[in-house]
Amino acid sequence: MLDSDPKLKSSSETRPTSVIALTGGIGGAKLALGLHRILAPGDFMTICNTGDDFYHLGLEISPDIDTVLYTLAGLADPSQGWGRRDETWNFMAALEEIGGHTWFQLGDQDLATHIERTKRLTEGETLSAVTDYFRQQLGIATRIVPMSDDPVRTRLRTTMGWIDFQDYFVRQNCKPSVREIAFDNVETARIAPAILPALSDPHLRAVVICPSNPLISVEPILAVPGMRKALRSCTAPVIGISPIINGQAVRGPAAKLMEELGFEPSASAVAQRYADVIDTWIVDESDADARVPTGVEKVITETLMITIKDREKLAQKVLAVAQQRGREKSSVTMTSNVMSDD
Ligand code: FO1
Repeated sequence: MLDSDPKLKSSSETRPTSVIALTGGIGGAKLALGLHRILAPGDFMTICNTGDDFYHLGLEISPDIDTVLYTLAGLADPSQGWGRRDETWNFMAALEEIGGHTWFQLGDQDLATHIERTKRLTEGETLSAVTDYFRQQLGIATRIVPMSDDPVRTRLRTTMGWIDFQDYFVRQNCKPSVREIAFDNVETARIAPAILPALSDPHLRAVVICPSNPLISVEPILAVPGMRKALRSCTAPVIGISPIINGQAVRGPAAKLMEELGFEPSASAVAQRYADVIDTWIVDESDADARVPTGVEKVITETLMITIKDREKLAQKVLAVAQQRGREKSSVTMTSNVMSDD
């Protein structure tokens, strides 16, 4: 355990969560780190996309969960954003020597995570339990929760037929043109047990939809049955941050995918996809004229996160907006309660 603070487990389990973030991998983890750094230990929970998870080389791999785990533990590789810093690649080199599949890079230290996860899942632990065990071992006070313990798998229909997510994303470097996206098994997936109690907690101050890829990182989370409803009925404001700045994704294939699927890659188009769940939509200064759905408040600020300071600054802004919007939301709720009592 990196941080052997014996209070870690109890502090994060007894404290009510005050901020929840929905996140995919690298883009979302940047803001999650900002929130993690400015909030009190244990005040924060992230709900992670598991649509990218896959079974590879006999191992259960959960890339977005691991990206958040490594980022919050200060272990992430700063240049790639995924995997661990100061990694060595002896396993990959040896695998190549014997003709194994090496298109998905697994570093020696990262391999330990996948082996331990696979062992624990095979023994019957849930993904929630394994993830929580890892976050405690790595000394992270923020709770990290998969969207579901049931396997949901993102698949893409391309010009070459249906392919698995990591095949598209890594092996084929997002090159195939995408016609349709599906989240296999999502209809029967159950929301992970920690999520609904946290979303309905009266202490909750904000739900944040991180600037992750809307189509392949956030929408798998929103597609888990009951998730959109839980977000709509939570009393805290739901604040989204646009992953598209001036028509471009900061990183990854979001803009390309949106175009291929017939959406304009813009801050407005992403807001429209979240219209039923968000109260506030934060856009970059370069998108000051972005349109937002009726009833959604637009906030304009600098959203590009290069440095750690940028992440903390955006996190501060999100919390300030939440405080303001929370007051308005609770006064609307009180008014409508008074009216319905009549
Ligand atoms: N992304 C790559 O582009 N190439 C890789 O070889 C690769 C390996 C990898 C191993 C473990 C892990 O947790 C993530 C890894 N990623 C890799 C990132 C991952 O494919 C994507 O960033 C996410 O699935 C999208 O959020």
